[in-house]
Amino acid sequence: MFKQLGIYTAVGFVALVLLLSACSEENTESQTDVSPDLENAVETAGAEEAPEVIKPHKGLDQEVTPLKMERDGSDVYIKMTAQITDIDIDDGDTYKAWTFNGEAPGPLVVVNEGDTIHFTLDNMDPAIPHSMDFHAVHTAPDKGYADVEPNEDGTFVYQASNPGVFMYHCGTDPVLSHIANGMHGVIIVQPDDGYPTDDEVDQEYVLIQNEWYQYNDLDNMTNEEPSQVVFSTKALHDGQPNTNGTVGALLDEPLEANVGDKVRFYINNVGPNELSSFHVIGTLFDDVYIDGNPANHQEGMQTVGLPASGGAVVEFTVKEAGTYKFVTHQFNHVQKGAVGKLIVTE
Ligand SMILES: [Cu+2]
Repeated sequence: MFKQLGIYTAVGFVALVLLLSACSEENTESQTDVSPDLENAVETAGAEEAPEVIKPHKGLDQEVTPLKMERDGSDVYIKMTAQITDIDIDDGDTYKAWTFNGEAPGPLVVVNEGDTIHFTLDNMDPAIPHSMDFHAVHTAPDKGYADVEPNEDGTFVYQASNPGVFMYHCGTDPVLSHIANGMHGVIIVQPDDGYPTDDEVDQEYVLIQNEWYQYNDLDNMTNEEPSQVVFSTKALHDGQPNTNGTVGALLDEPLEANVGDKVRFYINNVGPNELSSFHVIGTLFDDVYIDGNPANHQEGMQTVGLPASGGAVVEFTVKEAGTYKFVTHQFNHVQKGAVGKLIVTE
C-alpha cells in the first residue's frame, strides 16, 4: 500500500516536472534547477514502473508445442498448452509471452460446423492458472471456460454449431493481462455447405491482427495506446507461412498470388482493445462474409470493420501484377506495424 503510494507520489513528481518544462520552453533554468532529490524520485519512479517478468517465469522459455488434433467422425479431440515462450515482437524486442503452444497468436484451429470439440488444456505455466474461451461455442463459461491450475490439465466438451472465423483467448482474470500478454488465436468453423463463392477462390490465407503493450503492465494495457499493432498469418495449407505477431512479419514473408486470382482472407482482430478497419490497397472486396458466416454476405466493400474479437472472410480479385499492401485503415496503427503485403505475379 505505502509502496504504491510512493510510486504515485513519484509519478506525480514526474508529471509535475514534465508540465513545468513544457510550460516554460524558454526558461531552461527550470529544467536545470531540478533538485537532486527530485532527480532521484524520477529515477526511482522509472525503476519501480519497469515492466516485470513474474518470478517463476524468469529464464523460462518453453519450446513451441505442436497443436494436437484427432478426429473420430464428428468428434474432434484437441490438445493445447498454456506456456511461457519468448516471442520476437519487433527488431531486438523479445517478449516473454504467455501463449498457447508457444505461438502468439496461438496455433490455428480448424473444425467443421456441427463438430463436438473435446478440448484439453495442459497448463505448463508453473505459476498461474489459464483457461480457454472459444468464441465458436455455447457453454456455461464458469464450467466450459474454467481455470486450469499450474501444472495441471483440464478437459472441456462443447459443440461448434455456428460457422465462422472466431477468436479464442484465455479467459482467466484479469482477462486483459492474459490476452495482451499473448493468449489469443483463431478457430475457423467451416460451414456445412461452404461459401457460395468457394468455387471461385484460387488462394486463401489466414490473417490475424493483434496489439502489444508494455510488458505485463496492466496499467499500460488499460490506459495507454498499444506499443505495436501487427498482422500475423497462420498456415491454412502446407507450405504457407506461419508467423507470430511480429512487426514486419508479413513484409519479410509476403503472401503470394497470381494475376487474375480471387484471393480469400480469413481475418480476425483479436485485439485486445483496438478496432481494425481492414483494407487491401489497390483493390476492393467483391464478397465479404461478416464473422465468416455465409449468411452475412456483403458485396463491393472497400474496408471491413472488425471489432475486437470480430472476424470476416473477405474475397478480392487481383487484376494486375504488383505489390498489394494490406492494412488497418487506422493509419496510426500502420505506423506501429499493422501492414503486410501480397505479391501478385504473372
Ligand atoms: Cu491465461
